[in-house]
Amino acid sequence: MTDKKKGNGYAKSIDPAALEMLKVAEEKGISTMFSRVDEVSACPIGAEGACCKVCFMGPCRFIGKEKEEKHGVCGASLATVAARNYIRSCAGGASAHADHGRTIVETLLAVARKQTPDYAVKDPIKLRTVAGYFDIETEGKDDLQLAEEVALAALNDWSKHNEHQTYVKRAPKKRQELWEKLGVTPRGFDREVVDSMHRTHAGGDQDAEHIMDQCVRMCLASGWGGSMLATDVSDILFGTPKPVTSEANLGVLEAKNVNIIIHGHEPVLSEMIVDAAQDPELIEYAKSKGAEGITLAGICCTANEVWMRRGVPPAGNSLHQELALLTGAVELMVTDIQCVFQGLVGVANQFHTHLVTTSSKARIEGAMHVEFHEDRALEIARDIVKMAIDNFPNRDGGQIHIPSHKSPVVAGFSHEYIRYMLGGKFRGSFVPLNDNIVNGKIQGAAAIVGCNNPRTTQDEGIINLVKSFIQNDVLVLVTGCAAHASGKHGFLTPEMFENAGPGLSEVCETTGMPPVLHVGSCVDNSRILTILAEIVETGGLGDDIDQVPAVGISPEYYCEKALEIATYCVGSGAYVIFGGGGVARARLGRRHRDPLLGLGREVRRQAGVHPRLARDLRGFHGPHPEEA
Ligand code: MSK
Repeated sequence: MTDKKKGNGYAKSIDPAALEMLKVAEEKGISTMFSRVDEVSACPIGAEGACCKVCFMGPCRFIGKEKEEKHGVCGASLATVAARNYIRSCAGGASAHADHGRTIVETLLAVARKQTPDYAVKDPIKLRTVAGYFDIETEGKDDLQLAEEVALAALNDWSKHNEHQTYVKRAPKKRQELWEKLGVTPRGFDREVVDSMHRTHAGGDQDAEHIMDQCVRMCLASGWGGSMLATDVSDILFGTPKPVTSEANLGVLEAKNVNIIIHGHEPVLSEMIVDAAQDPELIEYAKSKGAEGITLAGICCTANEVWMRRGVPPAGNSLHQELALLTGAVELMVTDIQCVFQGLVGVANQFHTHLVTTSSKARIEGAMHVEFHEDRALEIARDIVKMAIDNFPNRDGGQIHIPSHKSPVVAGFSHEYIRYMLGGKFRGSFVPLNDNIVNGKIQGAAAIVGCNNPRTTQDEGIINLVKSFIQNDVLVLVTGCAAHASGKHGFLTPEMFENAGPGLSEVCETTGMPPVLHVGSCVDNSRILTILAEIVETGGLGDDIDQVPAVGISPEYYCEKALEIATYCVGSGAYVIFGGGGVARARLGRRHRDPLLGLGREVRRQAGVHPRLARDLRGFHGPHPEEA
């Protein structure tokens, strides 16, 4: 594939399965994100966050060489406008993650109150650990009683008016003191988002650095609050991940089976779909319709959730969502929330595929809607699987094209499992990791996180980074669509230690730890915060996260959630590099020793000195068109 504007040599993807399916799309004349990106120019003003539309005296656009000196009709500077745009984008991303967390906690409450028969407490040990964080007495209480107390305490955290979030205390002491000193210790999540939206109404907060401080506080409320609770309570309900084997990429679809794709983010629905798809009665029903069985595969982060807990094969990352339907072999794609694109309708309509939305928050015009309710979870999941089976006879055999590409993968490295893997059941600890970082066998850790973006070659940035980090003895942690990319390209296997540098390779061979660890979905970036806090607590590498030799990079980010993750990582002291399709460009953190002030200053500084840097800080729409 070539880009019309860039000419030959601009590859859309480095994934052979994607390239194969893009050829099919081209032959059939079907539009996908890969083709639409050439038809829709990214707005360079919007990409810089230099367009203000918070009131109706504008929109005011800051353009030209003198834009730094210009003002909007109200007098707002470019710095104020860019900061307002940034925080509002982060508010969207943080809300997505924190609201996901709230849904999971509400499910735990429903379990505790016996309002949903289809879920249970699968990890009572983690339930007790989480109860401990909330200072809830566990002695003499059964799981359901404890689950109710934990769920109510957690829900209370969302709405705290002035008190700080409970999980703040899981950060290193020194970090907590810094937050306190700078006034950014997060209160209840709902309060922080409303505060952010209020202060960025026209005529509110007009000091860019002050706005960015609130942005950090709001994002910390998601990272150390809503997201971390989403992760913890998902583990309580569905089990704390430990390594499972599977296969990754479009080749996991089976030509002779009923193929169902689950897509989105929350495990509440997808766990039930897995149960339904494994039901012998429904498998028999599929056979009665001429199929040999049922294949379930995932896209995006709901895929990560059931991949790392149930071994469900991932069919691909966000740019694979339309490509999966192009195989002509998918009977039904069922979606919940986030990263599910309207373009799916146009592709599904070219085939027999049913596209089914389920969330009360996310309908798509042209898709079928089957609303999901926890109290009838399995019944609804079975109905959806049955819809897929009933659709199998409608397949057009001549339209089927499934690429053969797939790679073996091992996924599911929770911080609990990493601790166990390093030290065993009775002496599980991070000491061996810290020791090997101190003695230089491991140079540090890199978290490669986030999405795909059609404005850059799919997976290229992610894979270049993964490859060169492990070659240079840096342990790699992957989440979200970067985890999918690593899996598709064969990097999620223990044998990968043979491709690592000598130090990392030796540690991996001794401990059995793969050099690239699948840590979960995008909400599970909170697991990375936990790992960093645990490394600090273990000792030997400083007393705060900013002293740990670790970096977080999102080379192919596309959405507001990615901005929010980057911001809470910066606020937590992590060194963060953002965008650029794998070319390290923007340092949000550690630039001025103090990452919080660093973030504020960079935004205030604007484009003048560092145009590329400022563009990344203010860019909400992926890599700048000139650099894509
Ligand atoms: S799904 S947020 S494209 S990682 Fe979590 Fe992938 Fe990014 Fe969505």
